[in-house]
Amino acid sequence: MTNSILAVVADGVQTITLNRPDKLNAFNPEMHAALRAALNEAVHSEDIRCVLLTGAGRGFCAGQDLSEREMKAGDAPRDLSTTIEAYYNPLVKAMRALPKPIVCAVNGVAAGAGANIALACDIVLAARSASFLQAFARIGLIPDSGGTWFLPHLAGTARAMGLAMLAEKLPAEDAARMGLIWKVVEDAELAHEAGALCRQLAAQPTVALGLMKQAIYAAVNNTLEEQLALEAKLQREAGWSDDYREAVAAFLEKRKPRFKGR
Ligand code: LHQ
Repeated sequence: MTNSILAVVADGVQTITLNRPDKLNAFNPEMHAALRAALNEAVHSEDIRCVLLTGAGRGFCAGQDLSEREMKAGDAPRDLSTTIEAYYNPLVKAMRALPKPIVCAVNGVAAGAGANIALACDIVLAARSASFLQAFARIGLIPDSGGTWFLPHLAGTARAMGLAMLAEKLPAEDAARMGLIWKVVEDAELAHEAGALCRQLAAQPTVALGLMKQAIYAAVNNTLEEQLALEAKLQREAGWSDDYREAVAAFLEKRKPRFKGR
């Protein structure tokens, strides 16, 4: 694990901190690799039942590190799709496929790919002073890392178009009002609230939470009939978990369940 990412596990929660504060935690290949390694650990470790993603310093993430993209006169243009296919798309897919909840604590500006990586998380909390910026139009690009999918699905086409084309900073409160994120908390409360939320999630039936991700993310592409069939399939899996058995026993014994996450 390198310094560009800090990853700590406690109380069932893996806290991943993007840690290039001098660059507002902009992504370079090293940070991508470290983040993927941390998420891979979250997939395989039974000690991790929830992931918390946040940023060090005053920003959450400013997207791609543009200092690595400087072009001099005469340079051949770079094929940006190679970066997207090598780094950003696999990252977003890995986040969505992770069978455990990912909470994002947006501590400051989330710009470019950084905004869309926040939106790829399952539950997004933002500090009141945080903001979301689809910065791409400012540099002649289109929203990537899922932005052209997340924005219309979460906030509708009209808002997606305005956010993408105007590339204006969207205050956290407006993001919550538009349904882009779960909620806004006071700056001083963000770390505490996000930690408490993650510990709560980590104590819940992890198998069921992972299956909920599958079901809810599949819903946008499914008919009701397809979704009902998927629910039956996933409920079969949930019903085989130890946590379901424990919860039913606890209910009948009038006590609190003790979930183990399997
Ligand atoms: C940065 C960055 C940054 C390097 C702030 N890079 N240093 C995918 C595939 C392939 C290629 C292209 O991209 C993509 C996906 C993308 O993400 S494209 C979008 C890339 N991101 C942006 O365009 C955002 C660029 N940053 C900004 O517009 C501003 O920094 C924001 C609005 C985020 C914050 O503004 P301020 O609060 O005023 O902070 P600042 O601009 O003063 O930044 C602080 C420092 O961080 C500064 O360094 P310095 O040495 O002068 O203190 C910036 O140069 C550095 N920084 N973003 N993306």
